Amino acid sequence: METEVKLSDLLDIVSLAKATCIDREHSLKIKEKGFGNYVTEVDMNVQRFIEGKLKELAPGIQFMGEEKNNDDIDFTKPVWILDPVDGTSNLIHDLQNSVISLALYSGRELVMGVVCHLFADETFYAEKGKGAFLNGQPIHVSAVDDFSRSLVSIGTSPYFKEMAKENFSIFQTIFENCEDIRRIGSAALDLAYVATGRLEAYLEKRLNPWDFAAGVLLVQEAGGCVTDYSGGPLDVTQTADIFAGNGIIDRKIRKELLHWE
Ligand code: 2AM
Ligand code: CA
Repeated sequence: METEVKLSDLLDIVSLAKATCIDREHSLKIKEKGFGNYVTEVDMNVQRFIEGKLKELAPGIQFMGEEKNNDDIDFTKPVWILDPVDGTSNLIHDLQNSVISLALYSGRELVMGVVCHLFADETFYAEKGKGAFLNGQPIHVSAVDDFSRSLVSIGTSPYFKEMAKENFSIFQTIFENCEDIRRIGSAALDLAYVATGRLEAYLEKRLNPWDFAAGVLLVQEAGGCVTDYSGGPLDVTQTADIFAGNGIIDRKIRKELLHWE
């Protein structure tokens, strides 16, 4: 049944959600889920809108979304994986780096992924085996192979402050050896930028499937690589530490700078 779903249907649904649910007033209606972990009415409205449209499109496919309980998901069967707003802190602060991230996981692999920028006219998408695209144009990871020309984006795992010492020591090593570091605040956008070749690598600990599912497929289909921190395979159905890159710099960072491989 999932084979009947077309990528163009997902692009339509996501762009309609962007057009109808994003406004400043709802971005400022905020609830705190945990320390520093917020949800706005925009997150809730986008999720409700997209879940409804996906149910009409393919009623048999399960739905996993950040703003719901996902305990009953069976990953042996098809499932949508949605982050209605990735970069919620950015949305609240009006930093204009937030996206909708939607993936389809089926047959125990990612088969479609869409990352739609909420404040720029940029939609990144990929289909398994068919390449990755930005607004209709094929995208590819960068070919940079030396540290001095590498821009590396870091995620600070803000909900796990107890990991700060370990995280920032890794970031310092990368900063001292690479061109510079960036902190965008949306894992899905970081991954889309790796896929587009704007960033050479991106790493962040303890992300959830909705943060990275669509972005992982983008990077893979753009010729890059996404692994866990030790370079091992990633289970996209679980909370994970994500190390993504153009397949050269990410490996070199782990081997030559961090000595993890
Ligand atoms: P969000 O904007 O959807 O909340 C920032 O470091 C990245 O971590 C963002 O992609 C952010 O997604 C994500 N994130 C948010 N809450 C998280 C949590 N509780 N655990 C792990 N990652 C989280
Ligand atoms: Ca979110």
